[in-house]
Amino acid sequence: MAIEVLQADITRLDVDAIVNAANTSLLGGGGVDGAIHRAAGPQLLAACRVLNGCETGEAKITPGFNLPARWVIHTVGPVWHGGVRQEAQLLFNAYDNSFQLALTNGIKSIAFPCISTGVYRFPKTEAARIAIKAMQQYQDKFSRIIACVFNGEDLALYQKLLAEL
Ligand code: AR6
Repeated sequence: MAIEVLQADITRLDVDAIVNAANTSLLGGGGVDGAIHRAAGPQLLAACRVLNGCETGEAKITPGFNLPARWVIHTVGPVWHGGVRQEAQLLFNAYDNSFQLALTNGIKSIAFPCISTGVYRFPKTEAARIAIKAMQQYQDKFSRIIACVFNGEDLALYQKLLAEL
């Protein structure tokens, strides 16, 4: 199926799984992570506590609790340090490992936020290219893959890059 771009609050999406741009503690934070924890309710934090954190580029799964989504896949994107700490590979890994975990859990529809491009300051265009590259590799295995953007700038960016494919 084609990759969809949707400008939305990811916590409102009725999909099998939404992906959280978390930090290595998995104990919550600001941005999309904070929004997901607020919308899912306190059971999400309890479920995350027993996961013992998550390495950058890896992914872990919990139920979605009060979310419309059945699952939350928590992944940790890299903090941008100018590109000298394998940030591109680590960001790709975050998407790739999220997809792998989705496949092993029978997930067919999945939505991703723009991982690492907020607090973690990864340049938006390169991050979007990496996201789309990973999404393309899994297109055949999912009924829906949604790039969930939060603002108009990211919407225009993803639409432009997808149109160039
Ligand atoms: N729905 C969809 N996208 C959103 C939402 C939402 N409700 N809220 C924000 N975004 P960020 P990061 C977008 O900073 O850069 C947290 O404190 C936002 O506009 O959430 O990976 C974690 O705990 C941006 O495009 O994630 C970590 O410590 C994108 O989500 C750290 O931030 C990602 O921005 C992770 O930083």
